[in-house]
Amino acid sequence: MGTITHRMQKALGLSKEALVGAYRTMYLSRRLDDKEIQLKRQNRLYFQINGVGHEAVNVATALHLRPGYDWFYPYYRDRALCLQLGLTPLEMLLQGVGAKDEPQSGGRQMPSHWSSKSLHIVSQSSPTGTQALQAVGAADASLYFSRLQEAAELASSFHADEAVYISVGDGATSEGEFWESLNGACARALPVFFVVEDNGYAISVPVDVQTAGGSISALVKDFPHLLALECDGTDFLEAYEAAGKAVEHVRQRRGPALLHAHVIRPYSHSLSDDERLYKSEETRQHEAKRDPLARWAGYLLSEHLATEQELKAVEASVEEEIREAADQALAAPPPSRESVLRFLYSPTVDPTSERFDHPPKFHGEPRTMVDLINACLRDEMARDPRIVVFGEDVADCSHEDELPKVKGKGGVFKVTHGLQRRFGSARCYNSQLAEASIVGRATGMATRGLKPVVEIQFFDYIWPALMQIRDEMTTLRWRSYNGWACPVVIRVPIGGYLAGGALYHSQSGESIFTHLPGVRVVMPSTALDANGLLRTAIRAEDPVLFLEPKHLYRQTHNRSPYPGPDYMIPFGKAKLVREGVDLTIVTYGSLVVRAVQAAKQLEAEGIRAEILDLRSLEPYDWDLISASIKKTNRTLVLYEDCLSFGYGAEIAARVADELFEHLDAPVRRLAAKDVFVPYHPLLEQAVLPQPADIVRMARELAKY
Ligand SMILES: Cc1ncc(C[n+]2csc(CCOP(=O)(O)OP(=O)(O)O)c2C)c(N)n1
Repeated sequence: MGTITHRMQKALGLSKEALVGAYRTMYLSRRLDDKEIQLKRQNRLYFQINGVGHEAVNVATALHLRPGYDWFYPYYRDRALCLQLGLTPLEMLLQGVGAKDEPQSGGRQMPSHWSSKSLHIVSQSSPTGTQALQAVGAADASLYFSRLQEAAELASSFHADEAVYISVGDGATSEGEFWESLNGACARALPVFFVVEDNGYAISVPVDVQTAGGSISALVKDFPHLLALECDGTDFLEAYEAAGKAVEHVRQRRGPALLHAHVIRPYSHSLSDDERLYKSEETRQHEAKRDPLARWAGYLLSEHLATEQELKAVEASVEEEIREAADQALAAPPPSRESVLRFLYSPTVDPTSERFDHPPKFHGEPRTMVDLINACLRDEMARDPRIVVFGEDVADCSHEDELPKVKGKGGVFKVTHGLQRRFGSARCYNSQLAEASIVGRATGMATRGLKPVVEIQFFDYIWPALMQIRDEMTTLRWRSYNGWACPVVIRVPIGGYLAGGALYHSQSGESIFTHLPGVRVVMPSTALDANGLLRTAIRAEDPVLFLEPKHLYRQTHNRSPYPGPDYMIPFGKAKLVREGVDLTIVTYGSLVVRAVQAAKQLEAEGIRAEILDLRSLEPYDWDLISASIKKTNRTLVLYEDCLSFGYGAEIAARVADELFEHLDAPVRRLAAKDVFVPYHPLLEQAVLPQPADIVRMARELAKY
C-alpha cells in the first residue's frame, strides 16, 4: 500500500475497495453525464443537466449516509450522490428518455429530478431552494417521532439517529426559503445536514454578487446549534472528513450542520448554457485544474492505492454498464397519453365516496362554527397520534411553565384553543411567522406519514406559501407517479363582511387555488358542514385547502349541536339550502345566508329561488347544479371574490356550455366589484354583494 502519509491517514477509515469504489461512482457519474449529453445532441433525450465537478463531495457525503434510513432532498447536480445511494444508471437514463416505466416520475419530470421511495430520496421539483423547507419538515417528523412513541410505531421508518440531507447551490442560498429553513432547523436544533455545493456561479451570476461577502459559511457560522464547515469539495478526502464531522453532529442530536463545499462546474450550467459567454478562458483553465475526478485518480495512483490497470478496468466496467443501460433505456416504450391524468390524487382513498358519508349523532346545545371546528380537531387528534397542529399563534402558550397560569391563546380566532393543553406541546405548537415554512414543513412531515393540519392565520397572508402550495404540495404525488404524497390540510380563515377588515383582512381568492390541479378546496358555510368536511379532509389522503369564512365563525344562524366524533360529509356534494322553481342561485361561503335573505324577499314577490351551497369548490357538485338548472332554467352564480376571472366564471362557463338548451335567460354572475375590500363599512358594502343586489338581479332574470 505504500508509505502512510498524512493524507492517507484521513482515508484510513475507508478500505481500498471503498476508495476505488468512490472512484468508480465518480467516474460513472461523469460518464453518464457524457452519455446523456451525447443522447441529447442526437435528440433522443429532451433535456440534460450535469453534475460534473460535484462528484467528489457527492460521493464523500453519501458514504456517511444510509439510504432507506436517512432522508434525502438532493438537488439536480447530485447525480453522483444518488448513484452512491443506489439509484441506478438505468433509472437515470429512463428518466432522460421519459419512458413509461421510468420509476422516478413516469415520464413527467426532467432528468436529474431524483426520486426513490426505497432509498428515501424524496422527489425533487425544479424551483431552487424549496426543498430546504421540506427537509426541515422531514426533520420535524424525526423530532415528533422521538417524542411520541405511539406515532413512531405507526411510521414507515424512524431511527433515533437518522439524518435529513438537503443540498443546494450557492445561488439557491439567496432564496428566502433557504434562510427560513436554516432559522427553523436551528431554532429546534433539528437533525438537518445542509450541503451548499458552491461552484461559484448560479448560471452566469457569480457568488460574490449572490452572497454578501461571497461566503455562505462565513455568513451562517454564528447560527445557534449549527455546525458550519467549509471544504474543498473537489478533494475527496477533505470532503469525506468534513462530511463525517457534520453527519456525526447531526446523528448525535447536537443540531443541524452545514457543509460549504467549493466545487467547479466546467460543463456550463446545462446544455442550454455556454459559460464562455461570461467566464474568461483564464478562469475556466483555473477551474479545470481542480477537476475532482482527475484529482482522485491522481491521488489513488500516487499513493499506490490503485494501479493504472485497476483504474482502467474500473473505467471499462463503467462504460459497459452505461452502454447496457442506454440500450435498455432507448428501447423502453414511451408513456401512454392516457396516463397523463393519473395520480393527481390518491388512487385508493376517494373523499367523494360513500366511505366519507357518515351521519351525525347530535348531542347538546347549538354551537358555533369555531366550536365545531375545534371539536373536530380535538376528536381527530384523540383518534390518531399522527395528527399535528401548528401555525402562527395556534398554541395556548409556547412557554409551558406559564401554561398553567394563563387561559391560553389557541389561535387569533380561538379555533385551536385548548389543543396544546390537552395533547401536549409536541402535537400543537406555534410556528415561526413564516407561511412558506408552515406549508413546506408540513409537506415534509406529511411525506413521512404524519398528518399536519396547519393554519394560515389569514387568507390575506397565504401568498408567501404559494410556491410551496403550487409547486410542491399539489405536484408531489403526480410528479413522482404516486411514489410520494403529502396529504396536508391547510386551514385558512377567509373573506370579508367584517365591517373594518379592510384589504388585508378581508380578501377572497379561492379561484387561484381551485385553478390548481392536485389540491382539494373546501369552503363550508355552517358549523355542521365545517365539522363534517374537516373530518373528511383529515381522513383523506390528498392535500386540502380548508377555507373558513371568518365572518361566519360566531354567527347564530349557522350553529349546530355537536354531531359526534365520526360525522363526515363527502367532498363534491353541494347542499340544497332552499327549494325553488324560478331560478337557481349557485353560491357558497358568506353569500349563502345572504342568498337566503334575498330569497325570502323574492318569495314575497312570487319568485321562488332555489339555493345551492356548493361547500366543496374543487371537486364541485355538477350533478346537483345541472339537475337544478334543468328544473329552473335560470341561474345566478353568486360569489364573494372579484367578479372577473373568479370562481363563478368557471361555473357560468360550464352552464353556458353544457346546459344551453335548458336556459331561458342569460347566465348571470353577481360578485364583488373588481377592486379591493376597503376599510369603511359603507365602502365595504359597496364592494361586496348585498342581499338587495341579489334581489335585483334575480328579478331581472325572472323576467326573461
Ligand atoms: C425559484 C427558481 N428561480 C429560478 C430558477 C432557474 N434556475 C435554475 S438553476 C438556476 C441557478 C442555480 O444556481 P445554484 O443554486 O448556484 O446552483 P448551480 O446550478 O450553480 O449548481 C436558476 C436561476 C429556478 N429553477 N427556480
